Formats: sequence, C-alpha cells, structure tokens
Amino acid sequence: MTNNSKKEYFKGIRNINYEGRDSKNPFSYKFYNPEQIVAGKKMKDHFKFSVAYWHSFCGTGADPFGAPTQNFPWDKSQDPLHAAKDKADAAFEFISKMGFDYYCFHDYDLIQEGKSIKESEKRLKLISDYLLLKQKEHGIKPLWGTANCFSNPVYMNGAATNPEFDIVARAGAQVKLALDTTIKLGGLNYVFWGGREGYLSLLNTDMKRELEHMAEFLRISRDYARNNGFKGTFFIEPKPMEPSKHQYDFDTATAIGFLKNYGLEKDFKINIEVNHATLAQHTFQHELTVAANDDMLGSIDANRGDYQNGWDTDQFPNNLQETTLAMMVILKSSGFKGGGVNFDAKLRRNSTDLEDLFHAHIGGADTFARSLLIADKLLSNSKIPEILAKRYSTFDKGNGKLFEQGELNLVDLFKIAYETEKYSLKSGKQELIENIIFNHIN
Ligand code: XUL
Ligand code: CO
Repeated sequence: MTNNSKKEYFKGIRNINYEGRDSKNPFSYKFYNPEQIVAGKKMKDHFKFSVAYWHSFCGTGADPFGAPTQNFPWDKSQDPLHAAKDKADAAFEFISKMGFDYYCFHDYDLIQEGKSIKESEKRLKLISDYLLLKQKEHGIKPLWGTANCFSNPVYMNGAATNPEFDIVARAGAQVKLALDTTIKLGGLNYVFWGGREGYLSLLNTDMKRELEHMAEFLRISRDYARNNGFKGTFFIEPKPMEPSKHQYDFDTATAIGFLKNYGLEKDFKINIEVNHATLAQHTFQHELTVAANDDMLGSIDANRGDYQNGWDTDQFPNNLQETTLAMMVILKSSGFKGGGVNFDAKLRRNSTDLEDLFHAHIGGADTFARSLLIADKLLSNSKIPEILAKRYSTFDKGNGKLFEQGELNLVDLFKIAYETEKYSLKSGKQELIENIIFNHIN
C-alpha cells in the first residue's frame, strides 16, 4: 500500500502529452513525442529523461541570503519516514504525469540521514521498500543513484580524499549503503560527484596522496558493487570548483586522464553537466566531444548556466543553439554509454507555484527534442559532414594517408616539405557552417 495513495499533489494537472508545436496548451509537449522515431530510435530512448529528486522534491528555495520560499505540501511531516513517503508519492505522481521513466537520487534525498550509520541503514531500507512498490506501480526506475558525501559537516575536509582515515571509512560506509539502495531499486548506473574531493588550499594538502586515496576508494566501491550484482556503469561527474576551490575531477579530460592512470576506464564513464562545463571555461559541446573521442560519454546532467553569473545556477535548459550542438555530438557518437538526460536543474527561488515544476521540465524536454530533430537533419541532410570530410581529405590518400598509418618519419616530412613550392591557405568555412546551423534551427 502506498502512503497516501488517494492524495493528489498536482491537482488539476493531467498527463502531459505531445500536441505539436501549434498547440496553445502550456501543459503539452510541442516537440517531445516519445514514440516518434528519429535517426532509427524512439525519442524516449534517445533521451531516457530523468527527474533529479534533490532539486525537484527536496529543494526549498533557500539560498545563502534567505529562507525557503517554496513550501511544498509533501514537505510537512516531522516524522522522517512519513515525510519520505509523502515526498515519494509526490515524486512518482509528477514523474509519471510527465511521462518520464527515470529519476536520479542521492541517498539522503530519499529520506533524512539518521544520527548513526545504523539508523541511516534502517531508514534507507524502509524507504527503498516503499520506493520499490511505487516503481512497480508507475513503471519508473533510477537512471542512477549516488551518495551525498558533501553536505554533512564531517566532509568539510573531503570524503574519499579526507586527510583522516576515519572519515574516509565513513564515506565508504555511506557509498556502500547508496550502492545497496541503487542495486535494490534496479538503478541503471551509479554516479560519483566529488564536491568536497579537492582542496581549499594547497598549503595543507598532499595532492598526490589524496588522488591515490580517491582511486583506491573508487576501485573498492566498484568491486563491492560488482560482487553484489551491479551490472551498470559508474560515472564520474566532473566539476572544476564549487564548493571546493579546486575539485580533482576538474573537467572531462582531467577525469579521463585520472581514470586511465588508475586503470578504471572500463567500468567508469563520464557524466557531463552543462553548467559544470561552462564553469570550467569550456562549452558543453567541448566536454561532450572530449568524452566521445574516448568512448567515455556516459550520461548528461541537463541544465544551463547564466552568462553573467560565475556560479552553478542550474537553470532548466532552453538554449537551443547549445543543445543542438550537443545533440550533434551525442548522435554522432551513437548516444550515451548507459546513461541518459537527467534534468539536474532547479526552479528559480521565486517560482513558487506547484505547476512551475511542469513548465520547467516541459521546456527542458522540448528543448532537447527540438535539438535532436535539428541535429539529425544537420548530420544527415546538410553540407556540414561533407565540409568536414573535405577539410581533412589530404589525409585520405598519398602521403597524408601514409602519415596517419604511421609510415612516415620526420625526415620524410622534411623531404616532402623540401619539394613543396606552394602552400594554400584553405578557408575553415566557420561562418558558412554557422549559417547552415542557424538556417536549420526552426
Ligand atoms: C552538483 C551536482 C550534483 C551531482 C550529484 O553541482 O551536479 O547534484 O549531479 O551529486
Ligand atoms: Co549534476
């Protein structure tokens, strides 16, 4: 039995359906048509849209300057289990009205952390029993689970990279429980985001030792999960800073280098978040390309930053240009390695109506669906692939081909250059490509 199975939190809002771009109904999809086939796959399978439990059901609108503004009706009970069940009821009603199949969670999004590991273990067991029922009822499951090893003050000096062993062990216990919960709920993947894995000052930090501890921690977490039947993929979610001054998983290239250095690249892929990419002074397209180049593109956390702010604003995606460029990379690399599109995005503090949660996610899903349609046309029916192929065509034959095959040495290059009398200055055609993209965005 569900907690409040009769209670409806989002009253008056029915299931969100695809009605096409001319619909005037704000509670409908204009572009996201889950069953529509694009590039050989259903839209819903391209994306695996997922709702972030923390932002959508645990967020209150509180910020460092002010108290909560969003007093949501599922957030009333003082009893942790009762409160957690109410939240689950609201979450599953929302996710199923959106027509999504997935959610992502931190351990203590699901239920408030206990005072001891023992109490937390008990709480997680009780709430995951309940979530299993809800999942079955609605046909929804986790895209990924994770452990919140950053909020509790014990992690102020780090979790896996804490200079004190006792805290590392505590983080290990927490990850064990989060893995148990993810496995029990049939989660497809498991994420590590290291908000406190880094430093505030190098003056008191042994970076080499901390990196080795982090690798060891990931290794034993993987081994535990594999021994307990977890078949999914582990993801590292890079972010350069915030809350730490410098985080060890700074960006995709750094995280891939780290994984390869410690032989973890087979089990671990990358979960790329838009606003983390821009915080690292990269574009989202750049981060996706770096991951795709190495077959490491696991999943994405969809959101957007703000051009004027230097922090992680986690706004819902609606920058069509940014998502179109992203979908081109994702389509070209044949989709995600195990993951999908998790809306790691939050309502603005002054978006205080329950229905705002729908507007936010509808906009996000439509932005991605529209980008998918545009990206598919750009890749299959525009001049862009041809322009790119032509740009590198001197490597398709002759000496260029021999070079790519590793058949030329430096003296060979010298001799070739010696004989060459003229060099052409070939246009990169950037403006033409930009116009082609612009003309496809409709
Ligand atoms: C923080 C962030 C996290 C991770 C999961 O910036 O993105 O919510 O996605 O811990
Ligand atoms: Co994220």
